[in-house]
Amino acid sequence: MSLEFAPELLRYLQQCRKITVLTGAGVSAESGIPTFRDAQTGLWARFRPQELASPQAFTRNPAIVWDWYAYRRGLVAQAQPNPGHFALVKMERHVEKFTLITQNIDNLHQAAGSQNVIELHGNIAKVRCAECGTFATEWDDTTQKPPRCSECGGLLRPHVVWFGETLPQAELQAAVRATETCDAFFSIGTSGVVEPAASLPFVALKKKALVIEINLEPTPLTTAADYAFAAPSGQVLPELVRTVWG
Ligand code: BV8
Ligand code: ZN
Repeated sequence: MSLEFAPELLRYLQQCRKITVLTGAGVSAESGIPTFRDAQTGLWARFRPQELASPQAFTRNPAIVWDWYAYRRGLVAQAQPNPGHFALVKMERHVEKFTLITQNIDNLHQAAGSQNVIELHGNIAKVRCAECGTFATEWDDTTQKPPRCSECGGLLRPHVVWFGETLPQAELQAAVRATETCDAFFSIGTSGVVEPAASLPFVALKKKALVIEINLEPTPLTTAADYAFAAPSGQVLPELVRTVWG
């Protein structure tokens, strides 16, 4: 794919010292992980988010919620980073101060080699006790679902942020700081509906950073962004990184 990039965009990115990137499920789509809202493959096409990704759902139906995450953990375990993930690793190596804020819980940015990753919504590979918070490194969910905590007997749950749960404060503050101080802000593969992550690109706009969106479909950010590419991130990112940084 030979995309045309505006020369002023290329020149600006070449002299950027600080770049912050926000990613969503769209960057993992080309790794075969279904996104949330794509009707044909969206995980939530069959389930409504509040039915599963919420403390109420876990209280009401812990076994079903546990199984849904176990199923998704299986999908993630088979997935490999795609060229979009690797292009972000390359970008990080060329930029003095690079921060990658992700809403994804699939660990693919870290698997690709990204160093400075802020996980706003947790990580599906991590499991903790819903009662005492102890992390479990192993569990047996063949006899009991959810499995129980070895420390206190409480129910184990995925270490992800559910709807209605607050985001980890340290991560959120670091994400806001990296958004407020960057020269360029990329919003990639996110429908921009889940708060507070969806507000970050608008914070960048207010701070006069250059805002670039890469997303297959239009979002609330598209008309406000300085540049918007409606193309797969696994194709645009490698092309852009090669053109700007060689
Ligand atoms: C909070 C982890 C304070 C779990 C996720 C009423 C009651 C309670 C809360 C609320 C409420 N109303 C609003 C709220 C706030 C709520 C919220 O924003 N709701 C939305 C739905 C309106 N937010 C919260 O609850 C947050 N906590 O605010 O705490 C509080 C406390 C109490 C009460 C109020 C406030 C917690 C939010 C975190 C929820 N957890 N995930 C799990 O994964 O199961 S969110 C989930 O959505 C994922 O993290 C995901 O990353 C995130 C965002 O989705 P996207 O990543 O954008 O994915 P999506 O499929 O939507 O879009 C993909 C895009 O990529 C598409 O546009 C597609 O076109 C594009 N694409 C596809 N392929 C490609 C591509 N682009 C490029 N290339 C491709 N190849
Ligand atoms: Zn416990």
